Amino acid sequence: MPRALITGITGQDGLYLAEYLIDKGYEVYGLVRGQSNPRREILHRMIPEVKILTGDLTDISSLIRVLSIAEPDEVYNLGAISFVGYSWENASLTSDVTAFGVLNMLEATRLYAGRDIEKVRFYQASSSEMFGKAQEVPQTERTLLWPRSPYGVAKVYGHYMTITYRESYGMHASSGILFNHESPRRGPEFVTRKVTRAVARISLGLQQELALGNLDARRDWGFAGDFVEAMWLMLQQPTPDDYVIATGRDHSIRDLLDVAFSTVGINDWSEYVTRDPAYLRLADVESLVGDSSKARSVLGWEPKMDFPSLISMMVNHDLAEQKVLVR
Ligand code: G4F
Repeated sequence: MPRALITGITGQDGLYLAEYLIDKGYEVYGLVRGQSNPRREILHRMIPEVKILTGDLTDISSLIRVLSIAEPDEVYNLGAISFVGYSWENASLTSDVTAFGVLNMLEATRLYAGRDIEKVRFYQASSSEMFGKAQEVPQTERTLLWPRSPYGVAKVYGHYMTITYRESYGMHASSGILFNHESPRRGPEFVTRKVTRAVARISLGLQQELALGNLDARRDWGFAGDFVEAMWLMLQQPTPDDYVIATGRDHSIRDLLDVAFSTVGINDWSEYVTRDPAYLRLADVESLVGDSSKARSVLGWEPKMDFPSLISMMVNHDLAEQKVLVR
């Protein structure tokens, strides 16, 4: 039975990846942070097969301990402070977790593997936010990185550190440059879920308006459930490498509003949507769209769910959830 260790297992991607690996027959260990973390109980209820271990990406001794218990064949480093907006307010903490946490995980894995460096395969969750002020369209593995937030800068550090461990120690370490990926498990602070949840509540008469920031931003949004498959595929390759994972199609926040509101039969959303400067970023990433040709040809990966289906699925999930909450 292959064994996997996932950091960030209580997040959207961690949950989908854990389910995916368990379906494949893996024994899955998950790193959960902190004392009395309420997410531990939620994870246990959702996926009882996961073996939960306590540790913190900022504490390398805890990572060494966790690795020696889990004895993984594959490590998926998904743990991060992942909300871009928050990263300006907590730049130092974001760097400790999202940047230096990667170094800690790489170093702990290297120490755990010892002389047999190839016995563990490592996946790093890199991000399209590293492209920031995008220098070409669409973005590929070769596009110059130009991050625009403390989060983006931290991800660049983790990305290059992963490449450095691969090139210095011969570690099987791969980096997935994932463009935005969403699902009903997305946190409500991210724009897709914020919109789908608000649309559900507006249609049920539970909310009157939805306040947003930059409506012109464009993103390449895919389904998180499709994207975790690419993570696994990367670690099954004979040689480690970096891959862009994206749908190749971008949409604006206005497009998102069109699809979400039309799912509940509202064609003109202008009377419900207001603008609030509190949601504007100090430096926003205006537009991102990825070219995943390499992943398609080498990994045989492709996204299955398109943007309208994804957003409608999220709205319908939120409608059902909100109905239960008000019952
Ligand atoms: O949904 P977002 O907060 O996602 P963002 O910043 O693109 O980052 C997400 O995707 C990255 C790539 O995979 C990840 F690395 C990262 O961890 C995260 O998962 O914002 C998307 C866009 C931005 O341009 C933002 O300015 O939506 C715009 N926006 C407009 N109004 C808003 C809002 N974003 C949020 N969160 N809330 C708003 O009210």
